[in-house]
Amino acid sequence: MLYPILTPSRFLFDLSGIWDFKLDNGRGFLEKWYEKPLENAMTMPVPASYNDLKEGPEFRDHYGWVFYQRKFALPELVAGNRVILRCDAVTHHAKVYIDGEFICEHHGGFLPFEVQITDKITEGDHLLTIAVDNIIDYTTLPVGGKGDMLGGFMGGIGGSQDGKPQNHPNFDFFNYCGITRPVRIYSTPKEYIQDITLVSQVDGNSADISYQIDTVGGSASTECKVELYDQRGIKVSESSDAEGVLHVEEVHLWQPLQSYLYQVKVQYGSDQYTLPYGVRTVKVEGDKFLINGKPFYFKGYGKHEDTFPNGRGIHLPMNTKDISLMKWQGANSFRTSHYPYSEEMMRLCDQEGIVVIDETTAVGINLQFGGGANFGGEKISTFDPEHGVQTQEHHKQVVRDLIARDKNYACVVMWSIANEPDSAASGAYEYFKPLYDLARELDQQKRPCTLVSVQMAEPQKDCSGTLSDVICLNRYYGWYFGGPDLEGPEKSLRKELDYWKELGKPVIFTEYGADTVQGFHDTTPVMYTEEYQVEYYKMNNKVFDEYKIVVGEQVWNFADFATSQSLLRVQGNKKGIFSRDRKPKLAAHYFRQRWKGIPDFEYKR
Ligand code: GCB
Repeated sequence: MLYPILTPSRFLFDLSGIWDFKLDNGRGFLEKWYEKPLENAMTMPVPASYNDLKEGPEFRDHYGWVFYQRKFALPELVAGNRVILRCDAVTHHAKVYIDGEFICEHHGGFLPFEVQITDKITEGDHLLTIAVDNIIDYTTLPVGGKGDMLGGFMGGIGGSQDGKPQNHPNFDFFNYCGITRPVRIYSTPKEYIQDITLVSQVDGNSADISYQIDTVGGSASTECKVELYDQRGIKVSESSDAEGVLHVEEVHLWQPLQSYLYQVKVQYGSDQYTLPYGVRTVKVEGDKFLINGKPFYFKGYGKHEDTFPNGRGIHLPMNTKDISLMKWQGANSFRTSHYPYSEEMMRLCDQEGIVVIDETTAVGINLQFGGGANFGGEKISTFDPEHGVQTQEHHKQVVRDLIARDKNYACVVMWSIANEPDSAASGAYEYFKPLYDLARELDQQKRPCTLVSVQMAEPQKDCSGTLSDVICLNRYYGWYFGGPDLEGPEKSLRKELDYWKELGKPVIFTEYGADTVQGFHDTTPVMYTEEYQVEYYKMNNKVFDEYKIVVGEQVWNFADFATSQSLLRVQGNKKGIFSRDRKPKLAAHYFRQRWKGIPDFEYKR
């Protein structure tokens, strides 16, 4: 799916701004609020999560639907073109209406959807309504508990006190929702470029970029032209079919922290589209993760799209600041835990040379959290056909949509199929095998695939061992497991790595961390102090350094973030090495020193 841009053949209108907004009181659909202007509406910015923008728990923890609405009109210039409405992310379920008429709906809160509205657009003003539902349950990704469930991740908020239904996230981040990324209208000519797929092969100083242009609406005689421009704007290759190869001599590779982007200019009939594209290769070989043929070492973070008061709403300045902090620290990578990030962030990473592990929305596929008590205390297994999660079909759709959206980004070097599922449970292999197969089939660049594995999953039984190209471990030795003791956990960590070593696959620690309240200090490094966080990381890093198979360390988390309330969460998850407003804790300085001394390539080799 192409990112919407303005080109000589395409208009682009951004509908960002203050919209009308109303929480559903249970009568929104009965009374057809989408047919007329919302009565007694509040103001609400788009894009943003709505939760932190008005006061009170009733608002913040609203359960169910809300209605967003605005008017728009399109200039006459658009007449004769195809007109598309595109929503980049609506969390989690959207129903779209124009002038009271239902146009489309979409499930899943972190990937774009679009709908052709050419016929709906007549002269004058139109009323656009987007109804948004935030309910999460056993059928959605991310996964939520059933309405009557107590607990959830970390014990959650517990059951509803007054009988009112509420969400029970089976994951550790606040269930922010709303229209969190831009809503845009764009146009294309009637014959148009639908998609572009690029794959590079590098041979010494030259590269072959295979391309495929999917087109719609033309005839056999409609011309297709593809040109490749380098960063100076000089044309370095061209071709004239919808499928072919662009040969480049003296190729400039896209490298971690040294980005180089070509521009692929496509012309099909009167339609034009330009795609930035980095040439690089990725491959797992034995226990090495190769980028451009050289063994790469991941230094970085698990992150969140989480800021105040935007919630999960897109925040371009913070994205820029975060990458600046990563570079200040000597990091080179992050994982889009636990959902696909905005396309703007992916494009920025392509530009800045930040390496990305791209994750689906599959978090919470694990009914062992909170002791595994579901259904009023009864234990049920995650993949139980009747009572377990019912997410596999939707999960497949997410894999398709994620790869369709992100397949051309050079920054994306691996797909993460899920975060901390119950991957050692019976039924896990059967659930995940088809998802890996699908990702491997769809991704023409054949990037490695992984799932990020939870510490509760017994390594010997973890289906990740068989299915993943890279073993990704979320491990909390010295925090949830053994803290505040660091000596015992150190031994356990070695013991576990001795097991993984036998598999001969590369290992990345995709999470390790300790909650740390900024400003808590002590001469004895006790838990929650900045000193303990540093000691915790020193112990873990010492062990990682002993193992050649460990090809990466991504701390949990880049910054403190909002989550559901529970006894272990002090106004949010405090495992950030930066605070939520991006001030460094002691550990940030410690990592700066460490990572500045670790090369991006050939570490330990
Ligand atoms: C995990 C999860 C992450 C949590 C983290 C924690 O294993 O993947 O979402 O936030 O632990 O802090 O407990």
